Amino acid sequence: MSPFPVLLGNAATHIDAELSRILDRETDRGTPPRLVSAMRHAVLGGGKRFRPFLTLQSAALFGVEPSFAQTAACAVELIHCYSLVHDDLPCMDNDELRRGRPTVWKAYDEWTAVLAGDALQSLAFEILSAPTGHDNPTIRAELVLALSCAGGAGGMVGGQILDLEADKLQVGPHGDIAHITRLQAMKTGKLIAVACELGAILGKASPEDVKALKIYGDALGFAFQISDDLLDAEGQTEEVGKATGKDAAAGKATLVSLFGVTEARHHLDQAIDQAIAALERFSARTQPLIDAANYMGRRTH
Ligand code: GRG
Repeated sequence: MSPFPVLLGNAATHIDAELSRILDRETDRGTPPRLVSAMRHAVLGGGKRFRPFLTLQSAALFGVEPSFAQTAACAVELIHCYSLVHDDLPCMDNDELRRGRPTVWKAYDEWTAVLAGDALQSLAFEILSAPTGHDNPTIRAELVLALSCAGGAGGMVGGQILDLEADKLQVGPHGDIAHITRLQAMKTGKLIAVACELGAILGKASPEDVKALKIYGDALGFAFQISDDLLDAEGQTEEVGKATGKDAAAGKATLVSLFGVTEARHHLDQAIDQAIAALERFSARTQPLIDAANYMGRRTH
């Protein structure tokens, strides 16, 4: 069995190739070159492809046809990439470095970055709802519903506004652990959880299996966020590929600033254990998902 970084890297190679093909189609159908170029900058050339990995591996639990799993995996990654492009904008997080390269607004300009993000979001739903997403239209509708709920007002976008409100308007209970946990579950956790859920939807899984994967995805999302906060607190910019130390410099309340590094690591370990326990009901092919959970404890980027 390959170590997790190799497994993740192999999945990333496949996903990169598929994303590149999807973006080539934009050129083929006459999308304005500046837009295609900015979309390519946002999507290709970096990214761990962690969320697509989760979709592929969750789908593998149910023996899903690989091309359907791959399409859903790419749709999740397109949503993730759009969110990063918008999050990096001067009006939001004002970041100049992403995945070790200039952010889209820095490489192009703000209006191009806004539009590239918009187009990536639409593209995600286009590929998911097209017949190549699944041959059963009901399944396709379920996929679209799950991804739009996770990415929208009740999920990632809602979490982002809570975060920006706290940051820019000092609205919300600063330093309240329940508030920060909810905010992060919405902003980061829901997309990670839905990456797992899409595999279950594709596999026409039983409600119990869907529930187990949701528990796994939620715990993993929480672990991901703590590990991300730890990277910001302890990581080096060159290795992480984006600015670090930003949270502390901005006086931002994070799980690490509230708990301290040692207790945050304890919560991280607990979340990893919870994620792995949720997989117990599946009899086979769970090792990559177990490895993904354990990887949260030793991420370096
Ligand atoms: C703009 C609607 C909107 C939402 C933005 C996800 C998000 C919401 C902002 C990203 C800010 C951030 C750094 C959050 C921490 C968790 C996170 C999403 C990290 C980046 O994900 P990785 O580590 O990145 O999977 P790669 O580059 O590997 O894809």
